[in-house]
Amino acid sequence: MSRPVNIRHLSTASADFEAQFGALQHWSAETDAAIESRVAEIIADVRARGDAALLELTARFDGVQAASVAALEIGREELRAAFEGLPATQRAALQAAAERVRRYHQRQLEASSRSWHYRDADGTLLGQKVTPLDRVGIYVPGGKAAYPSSVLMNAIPAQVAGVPEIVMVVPTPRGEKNALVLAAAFVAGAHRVFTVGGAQAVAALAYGTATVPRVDKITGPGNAYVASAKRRVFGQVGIDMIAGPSEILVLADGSTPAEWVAMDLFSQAEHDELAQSILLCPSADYIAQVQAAIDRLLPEMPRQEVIRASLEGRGALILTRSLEEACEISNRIAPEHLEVSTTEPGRWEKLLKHAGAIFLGAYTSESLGDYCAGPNHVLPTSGTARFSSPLGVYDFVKRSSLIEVSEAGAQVLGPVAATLAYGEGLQGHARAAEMRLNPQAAPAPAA
Ligand code: HSO
Ligand code: ZN
Repeated sequence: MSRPVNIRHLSTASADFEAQFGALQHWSAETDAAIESRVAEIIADVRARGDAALLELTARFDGVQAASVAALEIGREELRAAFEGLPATQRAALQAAAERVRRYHQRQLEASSRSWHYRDADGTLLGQKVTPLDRVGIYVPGGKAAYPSSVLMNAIPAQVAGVPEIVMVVPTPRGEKNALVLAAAFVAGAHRVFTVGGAQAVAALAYGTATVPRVDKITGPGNAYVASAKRRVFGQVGIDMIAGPSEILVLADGSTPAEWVAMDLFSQAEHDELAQSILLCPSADYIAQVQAAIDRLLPEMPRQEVIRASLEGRGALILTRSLEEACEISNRIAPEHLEVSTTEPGRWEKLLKHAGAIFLGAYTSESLGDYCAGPNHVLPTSGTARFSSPLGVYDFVKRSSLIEVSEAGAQVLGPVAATLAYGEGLQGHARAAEMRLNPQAAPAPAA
């Protein structure tokens, strides 16, 4: 018999709740000075020496010797072969997931990424022009967190946004390529794939080398080196976000089988020892059932060591006075994934403001969203759902304002602009606006 899981039990009614809750929320992406300085050196090296540095660093960190960076590129035919070499069930699953993710993101394109304009009464046109980025880089981790589903989640919104060139990088430690990752790149339509990784791959994408093209934005998760490199190149290129460990918060009324909830808590705990799984529920009896289910199911899990460390380190089963109070606490946490496992999920959803993704009802396991429901699984973590959104089509486009002032419009706007410009002491601005007043007095343009 294995040990029961020593997950924290908290109650909002207890006097020390706030102190305990505060400790639970404490997670910071503390930056390690040694990593920071290594990453700074790597970026400077790739920036200065391009391909030669990328080749040396790939040999050193991934144990992959190649004659040139071009030899580290995987061609479309190899991606196709990886796809065709998969068992039929995996091929079908990849395609079904990609199809649903694409359909969802196409809606997003229609809703938020279209250009628009209108005309004032005096004929002035004002609007917003939306343009896809020219080239984006997608970082795909190798090794223990090589997720083909993340290839779909990063590449498909870029493709739907109309990005003409998607460059993927993926480290292949000791030259081991992950067939599902390559197949996902094929299905999602990545245009170029390089087997490089780490801070050196981020630097190559940000600054370009003779072989790796310079991109405009880098998205995708990575280890501490990749996160640090993304922070450093931000400004030179855009980045999506710096994701922390996965999180799930389940809000339950006790109507879902306790095993389902226990397994949903495991599903994020198994990502990482630092992942966070929390249950909020107004029934002490149900919390005891979930604890029993956790203890019963854990020994069956291949990743039980990771799950135990995560649940015991950062997990909690929290007894609340009511579901309303559970919603308030959930809003304070602003979790990445929020399951509303109750009989009337829509009622509670109205009270929930901050979460990366909200999963409604007992049948909506968070894991369906990770793979194939359709919405993106790249979500804000560590409370950043207070101010940020899932990765989406809108991350792969940018907006330009459009202004076309008519002659009549210039007569109205000119005095306003000139007055403010004189107030700021900027003559050039004021006179540029004033020159458009009374245009009949303007000199005829040179023939
Ligand atoms: N839950 C992860 C995504 C993922 N899950 C990939 C399975 N594969 C992001 O929070
Ligand atoms: Zn997951």
